[in-house]
Amino acid sequence: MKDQLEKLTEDAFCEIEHVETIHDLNEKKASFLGKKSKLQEIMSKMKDLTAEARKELGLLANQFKIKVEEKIETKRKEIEDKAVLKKLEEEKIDVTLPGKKIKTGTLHPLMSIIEELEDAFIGMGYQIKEGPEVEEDLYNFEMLNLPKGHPAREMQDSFYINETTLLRTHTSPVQAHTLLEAKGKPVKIICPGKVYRRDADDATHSHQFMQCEGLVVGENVTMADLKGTLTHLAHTIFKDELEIRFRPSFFPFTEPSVEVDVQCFKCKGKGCSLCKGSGWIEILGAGMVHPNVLEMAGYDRNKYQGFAFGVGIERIAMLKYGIDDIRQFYINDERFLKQF
Ligand code: 2NM
Repeated sequence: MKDQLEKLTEDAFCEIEHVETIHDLNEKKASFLGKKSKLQEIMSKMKDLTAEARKELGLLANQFKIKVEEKIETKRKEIEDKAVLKKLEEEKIDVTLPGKKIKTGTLHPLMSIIEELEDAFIGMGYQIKEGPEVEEDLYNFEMLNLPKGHPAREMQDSFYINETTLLRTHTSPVQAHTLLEAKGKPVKIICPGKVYRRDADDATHSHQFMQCEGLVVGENVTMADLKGTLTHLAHTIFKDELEIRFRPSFFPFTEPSVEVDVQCFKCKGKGCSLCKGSGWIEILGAGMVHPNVLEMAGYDRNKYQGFAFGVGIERIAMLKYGIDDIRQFYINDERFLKQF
């Protein structure tokens, strides 16, 4: 029986060694150690043995049990480890594969123009100033040399909230606030933002639109500074080689006032449908800040000068990108927006 047990140990080790799954391993365990196992068969014959032999066989049977159990557990660990490795191998990530493309939006064309302007003016040492869209007429009109009774103040030009409060009609009130805060010190700012006017909504007009105004105040600021700065501005937005023209004009808050034209970029000045045959396209208004504006903001009108300008962002974007209807900017049609 001792021989039988030795043979059984050999068989068990050999068979367990060749097992490949946990399920098969459990079956082997039952067949070698379970109730109907060969071990039990041998043990069942113990009652016929002498006490001495029974003791010896009991010991051997116990050793067999321990050894086989150990072998099974070693094998179990081996199978489990192999399964983990296989899984790791199968789930390996190829980091060189191209990623899934995330759908991102683009900068709104009006914001591209504003950012382009901001970059150019930050480069010239300007600060960017923003302010509220709801304003007092004191800042929107009065401080800008637009006294009561001036045609531009009339109700039909603006959206009033009450007698003295309205949606700003330009970003100039931000400049009036900045001048007051500066308390007589030099100022160099641009003010981009949304403005409102009572206007017909058609292909080239909107009751709300974006504007960027600029203001420089200091000692010895001249029309030459205005011309140099605005030429640089025009060349930033349109092509560098295009010519710039300054025409006399009128604004209540500047004196003298100018309008700035850029040579038509479509026909290079020859005359076409875009420039209506003139060869020039108007892009902005500007002028030397009216001494009344400086005085109202607390500046010595004999010591300080300034220049200011205003650009309509929609107009610039329409010219630059060849957009023929201002309403395209506001209707959020993805087919339009994703072209920029
Ligand atoms: C324009 C044209 C000319 C302007 C003037 C001022 C201020 F605050 F200095 F009075 N801000 N903006 C100005 C001057 C705006 O827009 C076409």
